Amino acid sequence: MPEITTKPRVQVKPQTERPKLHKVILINDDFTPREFVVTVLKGEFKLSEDQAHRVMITAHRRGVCVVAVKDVAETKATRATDAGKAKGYPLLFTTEPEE
Ligand code: TYC
Repeated sequence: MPEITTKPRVQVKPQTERPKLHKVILINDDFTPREFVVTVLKGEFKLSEDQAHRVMITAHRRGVCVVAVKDVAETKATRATDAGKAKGYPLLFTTEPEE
């Protein structure tokens, strides 16, 4: 008697999908004090003084700088932007999907 093997027709999707990663991008402006940008970067993104200063100065010189790649990027960017807003600064963090 020949044995019959059957293959499932539909591919089962894995139950746990990896969270999508996004870049957090710091945008330069002419008003937010440098030291305040550094303070927000240290507080919100846990950067060292040196790392925070490098990121700030890169955004200052080039217009933008990638701060971090995270699965909670949107929350982080909003919190960091709100920290500037609370002081009346136009400090802005945005996010974009990581390729
Ligand atoms: N350009 C600002 C200044 O000269 C400092 C600054 C740097 C602001 C980076 C925002 O994302 C920024 N005071």
